[in-house]
Amino acid sequence: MKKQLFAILCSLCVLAPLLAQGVIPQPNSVVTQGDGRVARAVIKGHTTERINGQIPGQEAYRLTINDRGALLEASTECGLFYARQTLAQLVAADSVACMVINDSPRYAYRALMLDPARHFITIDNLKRYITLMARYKYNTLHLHLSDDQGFRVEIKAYPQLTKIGSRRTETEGNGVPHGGFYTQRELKDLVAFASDHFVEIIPEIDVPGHSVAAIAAYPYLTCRDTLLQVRTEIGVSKDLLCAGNERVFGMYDTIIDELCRIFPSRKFHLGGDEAPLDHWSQCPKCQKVKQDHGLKTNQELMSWFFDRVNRTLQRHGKSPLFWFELDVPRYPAGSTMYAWRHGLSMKAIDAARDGGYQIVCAPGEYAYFDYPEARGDIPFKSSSWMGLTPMSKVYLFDPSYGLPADKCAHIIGVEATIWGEYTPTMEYIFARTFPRAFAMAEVGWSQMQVRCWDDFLVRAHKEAKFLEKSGVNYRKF
Ligand code: TNX
Repeated sequence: MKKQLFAILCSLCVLAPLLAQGVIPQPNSVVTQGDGRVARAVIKGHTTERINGQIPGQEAYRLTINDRGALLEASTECGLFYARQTLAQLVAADSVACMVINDSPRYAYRALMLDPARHFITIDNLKRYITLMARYKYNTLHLHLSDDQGFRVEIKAYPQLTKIGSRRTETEGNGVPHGGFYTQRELKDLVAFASDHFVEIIPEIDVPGHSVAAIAAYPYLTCRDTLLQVRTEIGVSKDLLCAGNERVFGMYDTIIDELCRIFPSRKFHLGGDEAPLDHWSQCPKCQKVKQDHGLKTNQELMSWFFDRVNRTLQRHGKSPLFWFELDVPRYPAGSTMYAWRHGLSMKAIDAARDGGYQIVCAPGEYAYFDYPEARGDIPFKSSSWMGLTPMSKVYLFDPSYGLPADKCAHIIGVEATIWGEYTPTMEYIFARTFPRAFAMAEVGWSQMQVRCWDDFLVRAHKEAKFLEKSGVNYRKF
């Protein structure tokens, strides 16, 4: 009987909706009742939704299916929405049976990141993506809006940012111009659309590195006074925003002001990754700031730079997010760090705890969905440096790395990143996202002890049929 119950529970894992109460050690979260065939027959016409304050948790829900129909209960609209997603998945997989599911997430933050900076993504495609994210109970879309290869959001006070910064002459020598940007009005509409799907959009403007597109538009932003082109190659540029130039802070203050009016999220990502310090160390203006403020190293100057930019966020009551670089001595109080560098998550988790920061786990070895699952997935020669991240590996990921509860309370969740260097179209983005996003959905939602790869694979195959029907590309598995 126990075994049978376990099988039923696993079969309910339904990609995201896992029995948060857990099969083990609390096997009562799902109880089977009656005859599944009857339930299937009646469910269409008999679905009742009810706000029930007794159900604890912002995103939790209870789904009861019996021979009278389906009852969806939650204490919030979001919970009801998630109950609907679970029911839709069960119906699509033809897995409706009599059952009671009590469900709630392991982590409050469950995100995917898209990178329209490297290759522009239309608003309509972002909406398609958000609809799918919601189906798998992701609640956050992180948008990487600026990078060396493109600046993608209209800033009214600085029109050159998009006039120049949103276009490049070609990509990696292909001779084909590329461009595109979002108007503020389009983004407001997108934010509302996402909110209807219980998805929050977090904007990212990457500073002080990954800023060549902005520098191409306003050359005074950089340490050396040279005209740059929007970058056409991938890789890391040494041209940073100058830390010793007040115009830099004035401009980013305005950029952030304008973006804060579009994105109501309390969080704002400032990037902060891969910023080689060569130019700062040679720049008299940067070095003067260092002296004036008694900073000993260029890394300390980096901390100071983040504090400066963060002042604007503070005015808006928002907190900064950063790609965690372990050699940066300090981040602003209240920052959330993202563990991303391969193999360094444990160090990042410890350092974040010591520094008093929250952390999101997005480690290269599990969460980089721009990487192929197998050799041959990505038809661009220059991508051969990328490691392989098969879905089976993603499914194994434990964001808390087995740490005891008191050592990982600051881990708020997970994020998979679909970096855009090798995703020129939506077909590529979908193929990098699915089916691995099924696995990451469970990583964010369910406790380790209810994960079951064999069972997951069966459910993933059923759900892939839904993608197929919906015309969504995915990697065949
Ligand atoms: C590193 S992850 C980057 C991105 C690239 C990615 C390619 C991170 C914070 N920086 O700029 O797109 O690798 O995999």
